[in-house]
Amino acid sequence: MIPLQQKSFKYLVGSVLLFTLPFILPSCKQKNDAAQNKPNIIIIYADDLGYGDLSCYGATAVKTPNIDALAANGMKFTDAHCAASTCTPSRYALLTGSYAFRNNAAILPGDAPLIIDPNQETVPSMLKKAGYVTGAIGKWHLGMGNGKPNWNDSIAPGPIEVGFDYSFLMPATLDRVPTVYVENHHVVNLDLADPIEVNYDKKVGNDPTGLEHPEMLKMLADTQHSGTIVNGISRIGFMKGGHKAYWKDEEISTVLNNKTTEFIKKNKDQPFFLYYALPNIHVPRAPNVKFVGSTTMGRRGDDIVQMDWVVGELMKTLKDLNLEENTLVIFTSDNGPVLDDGYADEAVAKIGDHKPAGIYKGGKYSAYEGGTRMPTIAFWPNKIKKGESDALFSQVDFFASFAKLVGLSDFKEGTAPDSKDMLQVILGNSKTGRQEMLEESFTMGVRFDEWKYIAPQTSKAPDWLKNKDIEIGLKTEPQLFNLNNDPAEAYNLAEQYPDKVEKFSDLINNIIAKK
Ligand code: NG6
Ligand code: CA
Repeated sequence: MIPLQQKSFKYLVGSVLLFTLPFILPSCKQKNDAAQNKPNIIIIYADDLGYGDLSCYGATAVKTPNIDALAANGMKFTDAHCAASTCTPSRYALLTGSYAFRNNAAILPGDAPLIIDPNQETVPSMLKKAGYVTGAIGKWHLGMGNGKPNWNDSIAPGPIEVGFDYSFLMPATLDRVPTVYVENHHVVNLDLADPIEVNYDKKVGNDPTGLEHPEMLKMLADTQHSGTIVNGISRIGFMKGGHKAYWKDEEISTVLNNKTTEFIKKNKDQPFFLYYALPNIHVPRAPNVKFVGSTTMGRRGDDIVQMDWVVGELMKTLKDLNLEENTLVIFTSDNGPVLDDGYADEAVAKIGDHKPAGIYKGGKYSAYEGGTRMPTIAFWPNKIKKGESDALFSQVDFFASFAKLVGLSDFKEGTAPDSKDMLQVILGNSKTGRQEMLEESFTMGVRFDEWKYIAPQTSKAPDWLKNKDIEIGLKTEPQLFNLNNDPAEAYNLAEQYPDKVEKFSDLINNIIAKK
């Protein structure tokens, strides 16, 4: 949809150019000013990509030239965080400006209902008020519908009801059924003669499962990931029907790139917000043949290269359409890295010297810095200076920061309660980030100046993480680290500083009670 003002502007130019020239010139300027205040905003959101997984963050076993170019010409952050060390909670916080614990948001099954209340303000619904067209492409994992969705009918509420004008999404994760794309309210390529049924408790239909037919698999998987086989890969959960709608893992990046290009082309004449949630590099990792063998790290490394290619294609589209100068691009990830997340894809065996979380401890699921400290880059030519910033901030801050950018920061009490305006930090004009910040996992951690405190475990971790408790930082005693001296969180100082333990434990309680 083209706003009336722009439609009439074009008409005016075409018809009575000469007579109206004196009027057109000021309105041109006005349009430029408006465009400058309202740049397009694109969040490229990688999945499970760690702090150390890009060459611009020190990786040598993989080269990521396209993302490195954004870092070299934009602002590279060294202490920027996702809100939680798993996907659903992080995404919830990013899109709502509210920490996930306020909504008990946890990793969702593929048939979970939508967890964002359609009455709640979100980044896209807020940006819509500022005149943006909003799109979500890629991975969703925030639930769809009320109760169990009927995949054969209109699926709502979902992304459209929480503020996106357009969506083309994988409902949950690559490793969960249903393995189909949902565009706006409908499964793409659905054949109603082959209706979809999804079940997370028991097998439905006659399609083989990984447990029954391991010989059919491209890669073996643990029991949890040994449900219905789709495209030679067994998934979490069971699915029947929808065969014509199945995605093909090796082609997903191209499909999403095409959708992204379409969305950008269609909306290039007005400000747009694109939430481009890449499926890479979550399991099952199935990079396209073009990328197979591009690293010595096997599927995980090759998928990083594929992800970098995706970013390059997107940047090319922006350049071709002359949009680069007027687009704020943020590249980041939803949680820390993981090697073995259920599939025998040789990620562990082929890791070599590569450090997926860089110098930090832990990764996905973890309470340590590796769980939430994310590679984060902001790129906006001529607006964001090149450089590096160690300012502390969280993706939960995008809401208030974008609101400020588009002149809507006066939002009502209760909206985005945890979001702080970090616009000047994101633009590289200030290096003063937060003094304090929450890090959610299966317990809670808090950052305060150079300190990091991890509370004794607060919530139950899933059974399959049981033997990883210690590794991911779940302990019965409090943990306290001084990140200036000990960024790798090796020396627990809790016994030495009981006053700090008390102070930071109170701080967490205050955040929970929102004092
Ligand atoms: C876990 C899955 C894991 C991954 C994760 C979600 C098991 C044993 N593990 O439950 O494979 O899908 O959920 O990842 O089921 S996330 O990036 O979306 O948070
Ligand atoms: Ca993730």
